[in-house]
Amino acid sequence: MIKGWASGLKGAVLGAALLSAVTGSALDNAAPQPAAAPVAAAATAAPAAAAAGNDAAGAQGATQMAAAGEGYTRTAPTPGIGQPVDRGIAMQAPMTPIGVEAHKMMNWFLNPIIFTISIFVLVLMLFVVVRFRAAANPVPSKTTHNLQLEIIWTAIPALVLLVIAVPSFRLLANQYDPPKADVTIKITGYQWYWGYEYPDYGGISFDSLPLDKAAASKEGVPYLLDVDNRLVVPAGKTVKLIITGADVLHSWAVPSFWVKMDAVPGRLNEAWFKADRPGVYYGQCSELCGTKHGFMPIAVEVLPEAQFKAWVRMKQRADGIAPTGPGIVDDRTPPTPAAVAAAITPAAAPAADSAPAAAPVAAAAA
Ligand SMILES: [Cu+2]
Repeated sequence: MIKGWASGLKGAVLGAALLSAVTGSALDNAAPQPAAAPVAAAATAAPAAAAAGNDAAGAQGATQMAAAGEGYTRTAPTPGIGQPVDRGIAMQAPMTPIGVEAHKMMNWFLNPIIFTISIFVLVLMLFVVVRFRAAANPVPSKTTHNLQLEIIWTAIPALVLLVIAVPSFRLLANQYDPPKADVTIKITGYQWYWGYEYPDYGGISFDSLPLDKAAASKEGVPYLLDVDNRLVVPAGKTVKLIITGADVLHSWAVPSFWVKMDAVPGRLNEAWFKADRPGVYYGQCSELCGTKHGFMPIAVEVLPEAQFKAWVRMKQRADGIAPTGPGIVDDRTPPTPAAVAAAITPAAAPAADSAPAAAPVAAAAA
């Protein structure tokens, strides 16, 4: 009996190794690598034009993004990246360091173990069904205990779990011990939309609602994934997310960032990501939150830093917020040349009998 048992085991292990190798490479091929992907669309790099913008005009509430000369154009999504694909069964391609690490662990460590054990158990069961069927084995064994066997089938699974635990805890530690944040964003889940707030940049805030079918097809973006106001973040920076809910439980999730965090009313949850590749990445509310749960998508737009700053200024102008935040320069309409000249004249020429030096400065300030 033991001999047949052992040969069944050998076959099972061989089969499992073969299958996991095939599956692993197939999954890997399906996933485009972040570095190879080009920037999706040309975003206008026009800080000068943005600088020429007038606060008063911006304050009229120009929320429509694509306005010319604003220094920000909505990036077009790249098919197959940051969004689901037709008939896809694998995870979305990871776009953050944590995502890459977790994806590798799943494809090359967990899946081989899972497939091996599953196939081993299946083959073992088939073997028992055939070998010990009533016709082939008319007098069944009366054995009820086998100490050796029982120790083995307790110890081996325990060892397997121990082997899985080591890299799992390392990954968990990396995921929940974020590096120092470059940008902090507060995310609030509402029934049924998301609200975003940038405390680092003077409290820019806006709501994010899904595009309707017509608007989505006109722009060529996925319906029920793209939104009117995307969450815009800088590329290559650590983005810290403070997530909460305003009414019921929601969950902020972007699969390609490997981020999923519950939005709980009365509680602040923390998550983070760092996306190096500029582009658009989609997610959805992932906690059943009511009738329009499926209509509160998430769209994250990663922009090169200069364009992110231009976007920040555009938002600040629209909200009437003075230029503020890391790396944000005061690009408001400068004083007139005459005022500047008046302000510097006293320092350039020693005052002999002209007006007091303080007067032009005061005039310039006014
Ligand atoms: Cu929700």
